[in-house]
Amino acid sequence: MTDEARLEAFEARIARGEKIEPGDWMPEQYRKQLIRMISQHAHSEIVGMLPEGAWITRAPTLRRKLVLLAKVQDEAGHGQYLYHAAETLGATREQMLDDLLSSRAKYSSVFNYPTLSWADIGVIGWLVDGAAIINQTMLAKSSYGPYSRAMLRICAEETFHKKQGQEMVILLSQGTPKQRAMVQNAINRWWWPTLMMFGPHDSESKNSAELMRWGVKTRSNDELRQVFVNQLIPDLHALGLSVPDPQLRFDEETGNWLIGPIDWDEFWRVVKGNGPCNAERLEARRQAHEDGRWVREALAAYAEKQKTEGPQGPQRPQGPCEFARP
Ligand code: FAQ
Repeated sequence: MTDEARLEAFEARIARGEKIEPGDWMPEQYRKQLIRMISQHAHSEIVGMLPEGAWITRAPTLRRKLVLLAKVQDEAGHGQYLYHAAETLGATREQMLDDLLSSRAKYSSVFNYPTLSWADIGVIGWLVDGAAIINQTMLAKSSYGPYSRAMLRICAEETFHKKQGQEMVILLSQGTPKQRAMVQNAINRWWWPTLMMFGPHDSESKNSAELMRWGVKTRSNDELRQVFVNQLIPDLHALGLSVPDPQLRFDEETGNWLIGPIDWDEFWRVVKGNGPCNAERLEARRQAHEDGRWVREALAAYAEKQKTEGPQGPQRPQGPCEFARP
């Protein structure tokens, strides 16, 4: 079969709604795009633990602490699922982590902003996880089997994250004047960074055409951003809360809430490493990686011992990824 015929058969499978699985033929560019996107997604989950993790020791009650601990721990799990999914495409964990720690790899811009009050935890849960769910519900239909199956599981967990955040914002919005002011202030700071999570406008999105052609993305950055805005604005208004956008207006004709211009200079500044917390976030990841060195060394020594002395104790099922098989 020529490469052209292979490509044709590959695209026909995608058009029929079939999933592409790890051992299947795929164009190199499809593999490259998926590794880029899935590894960036994994890094986002791991770096995304930091802004909220900073509040675990300051949670106001035991219940809130338990919920926040569970949420942050879930994000670590999401990072694991996604690194595994990228490994099915031939990426190695070492290379991906090296790319993150040496600033070669991107991760979501939104995690480079500080969490300044307890209300930020509620707002991240509702807005940031809410935005992530909209994007990931689309990716759950992606053409690559392991990514799509990881997304299904992640979306189920993110739904709990969103609900706990929404519940917290509702409670604070009905609390004392100080609590209302605190939650409004948090929304004011997180609104625009959350909208930026969806990526540049469609006209500036260099990867979208290819990703859509191959069924990785099925909806564009702007389309998903609009779904999010339409979902959030009525709910926030119902609580007497607002977003910091003087140009926001409802368009009767399309039924959309239309937003004012996004500050793309700020977006690219943050993506390029010059946001308020980029340096701090990477330093925390580097320190965590260094602190975990002894664990990696112990695991490598154990694996070596098993190789020479044979397996001891219960064996885990082999295979690179639990999402690798349908
Ligand atoms: N931040 O051509 P496009 C979460 C880059 S998970 C940084 O439009 P594409 C859960 C983009 O990489 C959040 N960089 O790119 C959680 C590209 O550069 P490259 C993460 C961004 O791929 C909650 C360039 O700009 N979710 O929140 C951003 O078609 C709470 C041009 O852009 C995912 O990663 C950005 N916001 O669309 C965890 C989902 N936007 O790589 C903890 C998977 C764009 O060519 C706590 N990813 N860039 O050098 C995607 O859906 C897509 O990759 C997009 C970007 C939509 C992010």
